[in-house]
Amino acid sequence: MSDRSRNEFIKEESRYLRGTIADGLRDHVTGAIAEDDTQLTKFHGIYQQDDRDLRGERAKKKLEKAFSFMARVRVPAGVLTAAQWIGLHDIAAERGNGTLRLTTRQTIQLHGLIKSNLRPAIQGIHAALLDTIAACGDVNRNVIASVVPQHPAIHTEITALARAISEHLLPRSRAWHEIFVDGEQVVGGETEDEPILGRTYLPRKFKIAIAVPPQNDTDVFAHDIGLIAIVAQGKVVGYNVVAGGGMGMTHGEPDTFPRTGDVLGFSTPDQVVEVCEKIVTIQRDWGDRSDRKHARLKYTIERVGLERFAAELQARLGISLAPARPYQFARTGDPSGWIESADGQAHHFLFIENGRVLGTMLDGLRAIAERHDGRFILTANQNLVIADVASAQRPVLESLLQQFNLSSPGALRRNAMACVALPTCGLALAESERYLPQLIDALEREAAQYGLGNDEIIIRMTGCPNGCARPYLAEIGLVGTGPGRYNLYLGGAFEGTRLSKLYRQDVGHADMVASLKLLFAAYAGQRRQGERFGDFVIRTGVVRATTAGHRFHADVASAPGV
Ligand code: SRM
Ligand code: SF4
Repeated sequence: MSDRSRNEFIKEESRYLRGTIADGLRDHVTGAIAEDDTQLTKFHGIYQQDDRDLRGERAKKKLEKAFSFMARVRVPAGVLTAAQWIGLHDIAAERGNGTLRLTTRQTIQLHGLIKSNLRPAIQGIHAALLDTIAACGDVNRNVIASVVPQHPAIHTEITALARAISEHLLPRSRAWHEIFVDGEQVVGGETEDEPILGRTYLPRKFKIAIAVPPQNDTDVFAHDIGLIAIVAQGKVVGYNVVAGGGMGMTHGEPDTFPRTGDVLGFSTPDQVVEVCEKIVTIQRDWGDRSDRKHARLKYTIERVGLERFAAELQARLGISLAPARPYQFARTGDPSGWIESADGQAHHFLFIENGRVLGTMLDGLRAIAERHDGRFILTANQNLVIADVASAQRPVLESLLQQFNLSSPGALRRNAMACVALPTCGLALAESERYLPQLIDALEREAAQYGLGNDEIIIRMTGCPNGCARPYLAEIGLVGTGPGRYNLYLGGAFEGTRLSKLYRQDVGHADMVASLKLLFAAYAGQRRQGERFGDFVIRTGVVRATTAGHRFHADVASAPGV
C-alpha cells in the first residue's frame, strides 16, 4: 500500500476531531464550513450538503451554493421513546426542512439545517437525550438490530447488546460536546486518547448489524460485522459472527464490488462485544489507508484471505470461536400491520414510503406520539413500529391511524425502498426517493395484470452505486447511472443471503417497466410452488447466481443493453 490518503492527514491533524469546526460555525459570511472540516463533521454525525435543484440557478446568479447540513441521530437498535420522537419532530420543524427521514440503519436524519441553526438543533437533540456522535465518519456507525418486539425477552437482549457495542466503540473524544453542545473547550481535552480507534480512527466507515432468524430485516450479510442471534428455549444463547460484508462499489471499476460477509464461528453473549472490538482493531491496523475505495473490511479480508484474518482474530482474542450454529432465515424486509406478543401487548408495523415522514404522516405520528406510552422503533427498512401498545390503548391508536390515513399499501410497494439521492445527496447520479413511487405505480399495474398483486418481491433503488438501500441484495435492484438511467440487477434472495447480478445496463423508465413486465409474465406462468422471484430468475437462466462478492461482475450475460 502506498502513501496515506488525504483524509488520514485531516484526521491526524484534527486534534481528535476538532479541526476548525467551531470557528467555521461562527463565520456568518458563508453558509459553508472549511473543506477539511466537512470531513470531520461527519464523525459528529453531520454532513454539509447543498440543494442540487438550485445549483444551476444560483450559479447563474453568481451566488454560493444553497448550503445546509444534515444531522443523523444515533439510535442503537432504532429504539426511541415517544417523547424523543416529539423532540425530533419539533427540531425538524423549527430548525430543519420540516421532514424527518428514517434511514436504512435505523436512524433519523434531519435535513436542511442552515449553519446558524446547526448548534441549536444539535442542542435540541442532546436535550432529547440523544446524540449524533459517530453516526457518520470513519468509525463504527449506528449498530442496528432486528425489530422483534413480539419476542420481548429477545428484543430486550439484542437492544441492550446494540447499545453496549455502540457505546464501547464510540470515539472517546469530547469534541462533539465541546463544539455543538457546551461551546467550550475542556482543558486538556485535546490530549485525550482513543484506546480502541486510535488517533487516526478507522480507515473507513464500519458497520455492525444483529439479526434474529428467521427475520433478516437488518440484511445481516451486508455489514462489516453481522451477528446472527442463536435462540434456544426463548433465550439468546449466543451469536454466529459474520465479517466482511458491504455494498458500495463504483461503476466501471470491477475491483470494487458488493460482498456478503463470511460466517466465522459462534460467540457466547459475554464474549461478543470483545469479538467486535478485536475485529475493529484488526481493520484499524490492516485496513487500506491509501485508497478509500478499497478501505472497507471486505477488501481487507479479500486481500489477506479469510484464514489469515480468522487466525488473527483468534490471536487477538486469546480464544477461538466455537463452530457456527445452524440457523435459517426466511425473509428480509419488515412484516406489516399489528403483531401481538405473549405479554398481551401489540406492536404496529407502519410502512413509511422511502422513510420520508412529511405532511399527513408527520402530523399523524405526532398525534400518536402524544398519546402513546410505549416505544417508537425504527426499522432497517425505513419503516416504523409503534411498539408496546396495551390492549386498552389500541383502539385509540387504531382510530388515529385511520384518521390520518396511515394504512398499509400493496405488497410490491411495501417491500420497496429507495435511498435519499436528489436533491441533498452530493453523490447521486440519478433520482431515487423522489422517483421510485412512480416506478412502483407502473410495476403495480403490470404485477396486477399477471395476478401478482399480493406477491412480495423485494425491490430497491439507489441513485448511485454506493448501495445505501442495499440494492444488490434485492430481488430487483435499480442503481442510478445518470439522469433517468439505471442498471437493473436481478436475482438477490428474498431472505437476503445472495447478491444479485447485472441484467440490463443504463435503462430508462420505459425499458425498465418493459423488461420487468416480461419477467413478471414468465414468473406468473412458470414459477414452482412457493418459488421466490429472485430464485426463479436464476433457475430459468435469466441471470447467473452470484456466489461470492468478488464474482459479482463475473458471468454477466450479453443481454440487450449490457
Ligand atoms: Fe449511505 C454515503 C445516505 C445507508 C453506503 N449515504 C452516503 C451519503 C452520506 C452521501 C455522502 O457521502 O455525501 C448519503 C446522504 C444522503 C442524504 O442526503 O441524506 C447517504 N446511507 C444514506 C441513507 C440515509 C440512505 C437511506 O435512504 O436510508 C442511509 C443512512 C444510514 C444511517 O442512518 O447510518 C445510508 N449507506 C447506507 C448503507 C446501508 C447500510 O448501512 O445498511 C450502505 C451500504 C452498506 C455499506 O456501507 O457497505 C451505504 N453511503 C454508502 C457509501 C458507500 C460506502 C462504500 O463502502 O463504498 C457512501 C459513499 C462513501 O462512503 O464514500 C455513502
Ligand atoms: Fe446518495 Fe448514492 Fe447513497 Fe443514494 S446510494 S444516498 S445517491 S450515496
